[in-house]
Amino acid sequence: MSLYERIPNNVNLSTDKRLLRALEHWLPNYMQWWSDMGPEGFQADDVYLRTATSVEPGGWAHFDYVKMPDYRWGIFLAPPEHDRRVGFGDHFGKPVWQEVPGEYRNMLRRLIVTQGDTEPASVEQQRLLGQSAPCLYDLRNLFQVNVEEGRHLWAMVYLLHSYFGRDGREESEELLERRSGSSDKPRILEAFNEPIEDWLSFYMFTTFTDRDGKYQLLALAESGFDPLSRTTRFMLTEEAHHMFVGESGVRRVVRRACEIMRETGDDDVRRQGGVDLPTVQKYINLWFSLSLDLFGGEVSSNAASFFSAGMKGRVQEEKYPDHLALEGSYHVGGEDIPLRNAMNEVLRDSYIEDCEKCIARWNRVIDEHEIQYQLRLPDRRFHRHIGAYSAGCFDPQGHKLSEEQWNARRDEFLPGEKDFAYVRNLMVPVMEIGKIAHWISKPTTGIHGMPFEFEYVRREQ
Ligand code: BYC
Ligand code: FE
Ligand code: FE
Repeated sequence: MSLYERIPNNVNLSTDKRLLRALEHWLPNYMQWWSDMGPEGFQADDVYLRTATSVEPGGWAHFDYVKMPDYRWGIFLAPPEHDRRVGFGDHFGKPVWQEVPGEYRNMLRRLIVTQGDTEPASVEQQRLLGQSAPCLYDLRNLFQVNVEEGRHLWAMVYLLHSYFGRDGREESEELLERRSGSSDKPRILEAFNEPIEDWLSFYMFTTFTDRDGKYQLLALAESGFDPLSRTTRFMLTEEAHHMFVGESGVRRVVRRACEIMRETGDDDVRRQGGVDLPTVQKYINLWFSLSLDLFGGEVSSNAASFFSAGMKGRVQEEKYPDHLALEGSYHVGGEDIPLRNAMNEVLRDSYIEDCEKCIARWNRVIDEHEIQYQLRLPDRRFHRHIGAYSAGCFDPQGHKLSEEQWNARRDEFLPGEKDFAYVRNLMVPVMEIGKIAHWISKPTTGIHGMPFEFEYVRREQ
């Protein structure tokens, strides 16, 4: 089999000479990047992974043992929609574009590069986590997320290679050159330069930051540039699992904390070797606020241009009565803003609503244990670095604080060095089949019908 026959795709790769040639150059660099920046210490192990082999229902649910470097990263687009039309903005109702419209070339390239940049960034952020996995089930889930984020990078590189010529090839190389957290060549968006050094951070990231991914992808899936719409629609099918890993991960940490309190009668969960609920709350405060920044400024002329051009829409645009958004305004921080300029905030609002539901599901676990404690989302003004609230200091309830007050109280709101150190200390790897670390409860079901007591990762001896 040639290298390219090994790439599952529904884009006629074997006959697309231009794409083949571009990939031929890029692929070895991608593999080098994966070997340098992918999960460290597990590249030779057999991992029970799901691989997408086609877009047919069931076609992407192929499970088998595979060594990560042999994972079949593929290129998939959701099936085309007959006579699809631009759903919003100035070109509303016209046929969608199959080629890049010249006037929007830079805008589109920027959107695709920004999206593409987050994918390898997350793999870099998570590359050491395997070494402290609480069990083989979670270890496997981490790797599943990692290989799929790798594939999401491929999805954006496919667009750059196919539609942006030489610029696209250069951007594709740069996507492999920036590094999360580097002072020299950092990743583009801030949350993707933050360290993820413990599993609670990982679950928070996959809950809140992958969920930003879901909302951004939903907005791009509305795009009038049809290839972007179709690629992102397929990416969304994978995103669901990432958010499941996050939400169920936090839930299991919360459940364990509750069990510990009930079993020992001791409310000091740390004394009993678990993660206490106030620490969970601080991690929520951190990752939710970092993820809110990813939606950009509340008032944004960029967002207005993306919308006018028909390049980035609203979630399920068809549900809105008016697709031009030329009239009407949106209430942003006590002011009425022309709707098109408020598109970042519109998207952020749907995101916040979705996050509220996660919190409610976590709180149900606490209620079930009859423990008097409630987790909550911090106010949107809290700990922001982008947009209207970035200039001030606010507590998690949204009350304004002076800088001195903030400095004095910061560690009440956000994990401090001691909290991180405590959580990191709990992170001892558990690699025996069927065993799990003390600080987290077992999942209720395994993967693909397998029991929890399954060898999800076969460690090379
Ligand atoms: N950090 O008009 P503004 C995912 C810049 S996650 C740093 O307010 P705009 C995933 C902005 O570039 C989804 N810089 O916002 C999750 C602009 O710069 P210039 C990723 C930021 O332009 C987990 C200036 O500030 N996808 O897939 O509407 C694991 C003013 O900007 C930030 C996307 O984001 C920030 N947070 O940008 C793996 C979709 N925010 O023009 C993967 C594509 C803003 O002054 N991106 N800036 O140089 C976009 O749609 C938009 O670029 C943004 C908002 C949503 C980022
Ligand atoms: Fe992704
Ligand atoms: Fe994701």
